[in-house]
Amino acid sequence: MTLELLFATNNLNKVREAEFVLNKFGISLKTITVSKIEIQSNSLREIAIYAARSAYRAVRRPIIVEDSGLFIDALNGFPGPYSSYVYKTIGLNGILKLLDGVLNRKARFEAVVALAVNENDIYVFEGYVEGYISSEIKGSSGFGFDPIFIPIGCSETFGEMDIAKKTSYSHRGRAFRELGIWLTNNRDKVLIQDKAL
Ligand code: ITT
Repeated sequence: MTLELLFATNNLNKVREAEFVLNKFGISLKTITVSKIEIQSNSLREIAIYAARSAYRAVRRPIIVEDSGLFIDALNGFPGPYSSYVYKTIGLNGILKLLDGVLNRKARFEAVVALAVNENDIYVFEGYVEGYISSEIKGSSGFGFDPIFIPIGCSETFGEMDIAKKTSYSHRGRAFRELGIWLTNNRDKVLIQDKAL
């Protein structure tokens, strides 16, 4: 039987990629746009845990959230937790401008998925991918910073990959595979909580 989990997010690209991974584990997602509280913090983990608890309080059912970001070495980890805001403001061209003439183009994407089974039991699954910022914008698949991020060992940006290829490398793919594995062994934790309510 398929397990349906709630996912609190406003980003439907995250949902597409998460579902692509979780469907293989017999899990489907129902997206809800509850106004989860995003604290200001330098730690994605802290932000995700707080958001998961606040989303749980809103629906009183097991629920997941995901917080992610792009961390650029030469910019001391910027934009990190501020990735969403930075994408909307200076965008891809702004990042390329900041790195104009910079030789060290190392960067990493990180994703933290937090599953709140109840207010106190919050399970965290993390994934990251190391790579480089490209010198130009390439590709139109995916979202956000995909067209300027090349994972290590690849010659294409995430923006040039289809969803199967991107999720095989990506931070999100890794974090959601961890969640899928965990749920395979702990399905009852989510079901029991669900039934009790
Ligand atoms: P929710 O908080 O509603 O889930 P959001 O897009 O605001 O959606 P975050 O606060 O986690 O999510 O911001 C993450 C940002 O990092 C995202 O908006 C992108 O700009 C960037 N990002 C994260 N994962 C990415 C990926 O796989 N490809 C490209 N950019 C990504």
